[in-house]
Amino acid sequence: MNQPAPFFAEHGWIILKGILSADEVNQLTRAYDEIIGPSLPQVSPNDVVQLPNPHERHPLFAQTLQHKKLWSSVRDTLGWHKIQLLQDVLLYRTAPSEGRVEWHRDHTYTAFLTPPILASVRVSLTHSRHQSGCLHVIDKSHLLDLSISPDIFGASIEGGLINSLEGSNNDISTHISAIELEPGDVSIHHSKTLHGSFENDTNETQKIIVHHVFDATCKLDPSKLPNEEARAHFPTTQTGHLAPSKFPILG
Ligand SMILES: O=C(O)CCC(=O)C(=O)O
Repeated sequence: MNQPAPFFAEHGWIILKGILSADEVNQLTRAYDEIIGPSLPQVSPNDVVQLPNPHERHPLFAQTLQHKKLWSSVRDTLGWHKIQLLQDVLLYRTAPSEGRVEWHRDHTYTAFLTPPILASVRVSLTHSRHQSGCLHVIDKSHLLDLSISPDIFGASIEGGLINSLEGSNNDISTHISAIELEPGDVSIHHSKTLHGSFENDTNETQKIIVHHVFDATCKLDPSKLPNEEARAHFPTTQTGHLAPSKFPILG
């Protein structure tokens, strides 16, 4: 493992500008619309749609898993040699939208990988702004020693977490950063960084591709899975690493 980019190491998040070209954004937007289109009639403006595994639904998202500039930039930023995909997800908000992803940290759901070297890599296809409810992070929160129970498959997001932090000795309330992006920009956040995203008060729908990724040296700790059935979702190699046939190596 190399050293991560100093800004990422200190803050637990980073923005990489202009990773995808305008052409690539247009092509991915068409593919995104094809996939998400059939769900739209049922989408309420109170929802944030999350559609898993776009790389299995459209070849362009599979190609994105091998995008040289994207993944070499991410590798350099994180200081990892090999990046593996845990899951990709399309995230969609209507315009306007009341939909929120409440404050949480991804580590709550991924404690079954050890050591816990994970991050989320988000590609924005639209303008992400404070007014459009873009991702907000609590700066440096990946360094906070929080005892949040690991709820690996829990549907319950940590609503109210932010309030409890404000009531504690951590002076974090002034350190909320809005991750504002242009189409083709990428943001990365550490799996222990507290984050959430909020109401869209603009007339632009919000289209994001999220990649939950891990360092290929992580191993599965089956004892952290809730039951035997869950084990079937995580095929491993003989060395206990997640199988690249199901969890592809990126770039
Ligand atoms: O992009 C968003 O609005 C939320 C993303 C998120 O929660 C994540 O990447 O874990």
